[in-house]
Amino acid sequence: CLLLAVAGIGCAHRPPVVAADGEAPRIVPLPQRVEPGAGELRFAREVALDAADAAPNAGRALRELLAGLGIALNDAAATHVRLQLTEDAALGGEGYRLAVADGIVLSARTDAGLFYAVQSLRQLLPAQAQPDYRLPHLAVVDVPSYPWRGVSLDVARSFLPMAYLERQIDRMALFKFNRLHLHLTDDQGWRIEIKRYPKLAEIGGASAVKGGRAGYYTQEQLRRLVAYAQARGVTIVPEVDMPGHVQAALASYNELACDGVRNLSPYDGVDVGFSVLCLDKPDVVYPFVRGVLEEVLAIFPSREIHIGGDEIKHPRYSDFVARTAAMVEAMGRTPIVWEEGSVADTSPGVLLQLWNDDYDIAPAVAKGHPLILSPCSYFYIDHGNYAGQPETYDWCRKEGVPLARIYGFDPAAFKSAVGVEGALWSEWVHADATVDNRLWPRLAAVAEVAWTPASRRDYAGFAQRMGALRPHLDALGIRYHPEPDLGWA
Ligand code: TNX
Repeated sequence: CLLLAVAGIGCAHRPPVVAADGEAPRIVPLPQRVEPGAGELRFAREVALDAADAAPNAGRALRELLAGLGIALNDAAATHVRLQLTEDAALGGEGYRLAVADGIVLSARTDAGLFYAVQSLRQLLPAQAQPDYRLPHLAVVDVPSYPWRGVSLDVARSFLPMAYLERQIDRMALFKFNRLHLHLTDDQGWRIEIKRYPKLAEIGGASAVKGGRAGYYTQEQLRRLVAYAQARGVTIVPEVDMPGHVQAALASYNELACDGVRNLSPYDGVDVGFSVLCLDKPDVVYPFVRGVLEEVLAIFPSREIHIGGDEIKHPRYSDFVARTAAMVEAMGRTPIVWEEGSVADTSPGVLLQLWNDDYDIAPAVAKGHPLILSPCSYFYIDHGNYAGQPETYDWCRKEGVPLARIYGFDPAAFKSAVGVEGALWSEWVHADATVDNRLWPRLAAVAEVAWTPASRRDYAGFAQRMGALRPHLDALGIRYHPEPDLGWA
């Protein structure tokens, strides 16, 4: 079936969970260790659930999984599914064990670990209800390589409805992502209600890139999204991009611009680097920055807060980044700044997000800054799935950013990396189906790069496992790119 799939020929029968020749089961990202057993667990449409109430997220996810497959809960059922919290230091905060034998046992030290065990089970089980179920006996021990496994969405150039974000969180959870970075503000739009500055949403929320969607999220909606994500192991990391990329803010509050700046109207083009908060008016700008950040932090409990800092040249740039980063730290959080912010004199705890492949990040690493890796030629999935795909950028890489290329990335080349993040910028990508097409299946490769050490990865095996998971993507309604490498073309 794999050979057929690689040759681009469809594979009619149901894909095996474990291939006869000992290929890994269909779990993406590939677990640290999988020991296949000899037998097979068969069960009809009911199981007994021994759930740890101490693990609410995992418990809910497991109940939803079983209900979605039409598997009823019955204490008298022969097959037991047990969620248990264990003290096993080797599992860390996100690791888990999954054992399938006479029953199914999921164990971890934390709710987060158990939630991931449930996701692996979700991938092993069929995507749709069946008359009965079979799972091969196996023992999985799994721990992620990196703590930061992120996706970034640019809702500023083009707004994404709440319902789409919720769907995206469900899909991310299946692949064990744990960070959703929302790029909430830019030249083309301001997407977050700020009560002290209501015109940001009223005026800044009403614009978008040409062809894109306008709109903004209320604080109440964002609080609900935070909770929704939290229940699925995902922390939402807000970004307020400053001091550049602020035309929507300047159009809302003209006084944030320097006197005499002419164009203070909303912007719908795709240029970058032309707008800036007036750093010569600190008495206007810093109270604004503080006021916005106070409300942002009150909505988002994430430890990390992204303050942007990209693509702007200004004599007071370093000073702004240092001062704003210090403000965030004084509020008890950890700032993230795009790579350019490394020139500022900040504390070494500030996270830097690398985005240009050739940026000289070594001096910042020497100072001790941890890195989030998003080098554009691997992780900018606003670039094509293939060379020349319509409605994509190619400024970073003419050939696009194909699945196989992402898969080949090794974060270990960067010693201070905390993880990786795939970024979808939205200058050219607006409709839900187009967003799906750019995100999937490439995010699955991003997930495996972040979770599985390079020494254990191989593209053919990944393609085989992803091929087997296609029904799961279909069941989630994902309008993915029909990737030829996976036999989906
Ligand atoms: C660079 S990445 C940008 C974005 C664009 C993106 C398009 C970064 C920090 N700045 O403003 O949307 O390229 O690929």
